[in-house]
Amino acid sequence: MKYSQKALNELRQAAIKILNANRIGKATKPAPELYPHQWNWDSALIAIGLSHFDPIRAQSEIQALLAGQWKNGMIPHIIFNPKAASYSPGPEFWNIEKAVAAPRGISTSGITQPPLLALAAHNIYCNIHDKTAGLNFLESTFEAISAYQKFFMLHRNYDDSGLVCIIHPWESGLDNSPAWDPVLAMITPTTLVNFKRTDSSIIPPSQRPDDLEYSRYAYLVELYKNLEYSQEKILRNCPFIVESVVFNSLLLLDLEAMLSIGKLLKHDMTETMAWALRLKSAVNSKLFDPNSGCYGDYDCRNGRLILRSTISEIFPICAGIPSGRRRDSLITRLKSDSFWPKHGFGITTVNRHSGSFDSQKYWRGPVWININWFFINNFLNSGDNTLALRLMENTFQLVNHNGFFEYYSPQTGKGLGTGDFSWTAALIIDMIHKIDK
Ligand code: 9WN
Repeated sequence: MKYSQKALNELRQAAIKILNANRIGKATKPAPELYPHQWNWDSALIAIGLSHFDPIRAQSEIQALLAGQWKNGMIPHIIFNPKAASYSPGPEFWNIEKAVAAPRGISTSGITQPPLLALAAHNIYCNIHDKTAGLNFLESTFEAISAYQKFFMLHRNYDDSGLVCIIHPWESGLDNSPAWDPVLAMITPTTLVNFKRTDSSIIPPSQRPDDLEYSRYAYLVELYKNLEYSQEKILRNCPFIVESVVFNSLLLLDLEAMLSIGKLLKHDMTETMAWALRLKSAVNSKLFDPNSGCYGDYDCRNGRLILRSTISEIFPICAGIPSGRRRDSLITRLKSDSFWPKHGFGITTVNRHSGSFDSQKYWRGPVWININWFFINNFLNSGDNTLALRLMENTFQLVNHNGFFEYYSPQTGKGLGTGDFSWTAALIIDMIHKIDK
C-alpha cells in the first residue's frame, strides 16, 4: 500500500467530518447543497461507513429510511426533508397523495432505487462490538427489509424470468447511462422540463443530464401519477421497463446478505434462497450475450438486449455471478484499456472507446467510488488481493488529490459533480478498515 497509516488516518478524519456536516436529523444527505434530502441507496452505503465509528447513528440512518416505506413494501428513492432548501423535482411534483400505497405524514418520491438495505444491516451487525445490540437491530428491521425485497418479487416481476424490472432511469441509480438511450428514445415528451432545474444551476450542465433527458424523466413521472402509482398499471403502460444488470446484481448481493441475517436470527429463508438461485441463473442466461461474451440490460417492451458498452457488461462480477472461464474473460475485459487501464484512475462507467463515452458527464463515463467499492469487495472475497489493492490505491489517490467528489474524470482524476459527497466519504472509511484487517 502506497499510503502510510498516518495518511489513511487523515483521510478517515476528513471523511468523518463530511458525514457529520451532512447530517440531517436521523439521516445523512448525500451532499451539502445539490442533494438536501435522504436518498435510498446512498443511505445504505452511508450507513456502512457510519457503522465503523458510530453504530447507533448507522442504525438510525436505516430506520429513517424504513420510516418512508410504502404499504406495498417499496422504499422510495427519496425521503424529503421538510427543512431542506430547494431541490427539483420536489414533493409537489411527485404528488404521492394520489397513491393508495403511499405512507401518510411523510413526503417521499414514488419510485425506488437499488436495494442495499440488507447489505447495510448485515454490515452494521458485523462491525458493531455489542453483538446483542446488533442482533436486536437485525430483528427489529427484519420484517420491513423482507417486505422491501418482496416488493420486487411481487410488483416488479414483469415476465416471471426470476429478474426484476425498473420503471425509471432514476431507479437504476445510474440515471443517464447510455444503456437507457434506446429505450428513452421511444418517448416523445410533449413539453420540455416543466420545473426549474436546481441541479444545473449548481453544477456545470456539461456534467449533468440534459433537458431532453429530464423531460423524459418527468414524462414518466406524470404517467405514474395518472396511474395513481399502481404498480400493476405501470407495468402495463410504462414505455420504460428494463431488467437492469446492475440493479439485479445488487439485488442478488442484498438477498445474499438477507440469507446471512436470516441465519443469524434463525428464520426460515427457503423462499429467499430459491429466489437468489433463480435470479443468479437468470442474469447468467437472459442478461448474457454469447456473441460479445458480456452482460447487457434487457428492454422488456421491445424484447431485446440493449448492447451498449457500459459498466453493465462486467458488473455481475461484483455479485459473484460469472464463474470459471466466463469470469476470467470478463476480468480481462475489465482490466483492458476499455474500462480500467494500467495507469487509469479507476473503473469507468462506460467503455472509453464507445461512441457514448463522455469523461465529464455523470454516468456516461466518469469513475464513481461506489462502483470501485463493489469491485473491491468482490476481489477481496475471491482472494484477488492484488487487484483489490490496486483499485483501493486508485480510489485513495482520487480522493486524496482531488477531494471527496461525487464522480471523477477518468482522464485527469479531477473531481466532478458535487464535492463533500457522503457515499464517497463513507466508502473510503470502509476501505480503510478493510486494509486494517
Ligand atoms: C436523482 C443522490 C443521487 C444518487 C443517484 C445519482 C443522483 C439524483 C439526481 O444523485 O440522482 O435521483 O438528482 O441526479 O444519479 O445515483 O442516488 O446522490
